[in-house]
Amino acid sequence: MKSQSISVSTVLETTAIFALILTSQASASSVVRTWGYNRDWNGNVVNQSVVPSGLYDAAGIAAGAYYSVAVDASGQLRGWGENDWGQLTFPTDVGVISKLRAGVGFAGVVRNDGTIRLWGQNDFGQCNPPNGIGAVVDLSLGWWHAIAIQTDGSLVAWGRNDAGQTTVPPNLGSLVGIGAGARFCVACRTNGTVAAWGSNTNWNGQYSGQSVVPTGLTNVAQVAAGYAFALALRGNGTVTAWGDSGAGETSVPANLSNVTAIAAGASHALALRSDGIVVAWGLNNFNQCSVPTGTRATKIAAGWFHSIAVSDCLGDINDDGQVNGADLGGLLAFWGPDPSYPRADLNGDGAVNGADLGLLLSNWGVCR
Ligand SMILES: [Ca+2]
Ligand SMILES: [Ca+2]
Repeated sequence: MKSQSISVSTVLETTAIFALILTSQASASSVVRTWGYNRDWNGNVVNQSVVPSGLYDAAGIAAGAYYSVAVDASGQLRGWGENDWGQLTFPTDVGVISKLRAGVGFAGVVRNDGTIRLWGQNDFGQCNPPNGIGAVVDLSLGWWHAIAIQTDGSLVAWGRNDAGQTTVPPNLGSLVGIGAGARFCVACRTNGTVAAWGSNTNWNGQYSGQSVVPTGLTNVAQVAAGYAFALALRGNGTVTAWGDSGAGETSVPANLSNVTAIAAGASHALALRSDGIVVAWGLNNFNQCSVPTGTRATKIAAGWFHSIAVSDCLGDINDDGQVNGADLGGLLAFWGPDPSYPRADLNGDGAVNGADLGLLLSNWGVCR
């Protein structure tokens, strides 16, 4: 890189400009990033991996087969990608959203009062929770079926039952986590053990064992279900995978640790580490495992063949969604130890210096 000299007056000028930018921008500290497949089943471009402009600080994200949804900072739903089943035609009575979820062709929310609202593909009644369902604390949507945990920890399932995926096992116990896969379910109990039921076959109809939980699997806090494989996040921050291994989806990278969240696509897996790094493995035919450079995520979701993250935009000091000269000016304005504007300290080491400048330049322009 060519060396640059920056005069004091330039710095003062950029400081003044930057102060104006800081006060004039709406507060935003994160962007939504998507990567992977951008088409539908038939190969038509539907743009599930092209994030709508102005989507900052998403409170929730979810990914269906060929579409993506998010709750924006104001609590409103945003959607992009395929709308063939009306999965992006949002009902007007969504209410205050507590959790946002996406199935293959249908989507839904848990409202803050624990009620459920679902919309989109409903050919197996997957959008119709059974009468008498109580308030729920979590919801997971599969291909044609849905499951929810009620406030007492019990499970309710509805929708298609061609593989026993909505036949709740007896004595399931109190649950803390659930995942609805293509035609199976996985759940983790308050005691850290795991149950799975439904299909044990893969895309090709071959035995894949996704509903057979590995023996000795304990201390599990979260689960996720893909097409024919499952993930479990243990309390010690490690991940266990089982089921179909045809695309490497059960080959958890060695030494993966400090994981705080997991997500399962059709045949790829995402793990979010406590440092914001997203680790991906499995099917990568559409770059669904090619996490964009500079991603520092706080939330992850996986569609059939694409991936989503809410990410800090490293280097976007003024929170406008781009890393450019304004951010460079901002970084220089707060240059030195003990920054008065911590967002300029990109690597979080307590000082704004050459290391931060290097990070900013390496993320130049990549914010969206
Ligand atoms: Ca910026
Ligand atoms: Ca620093």
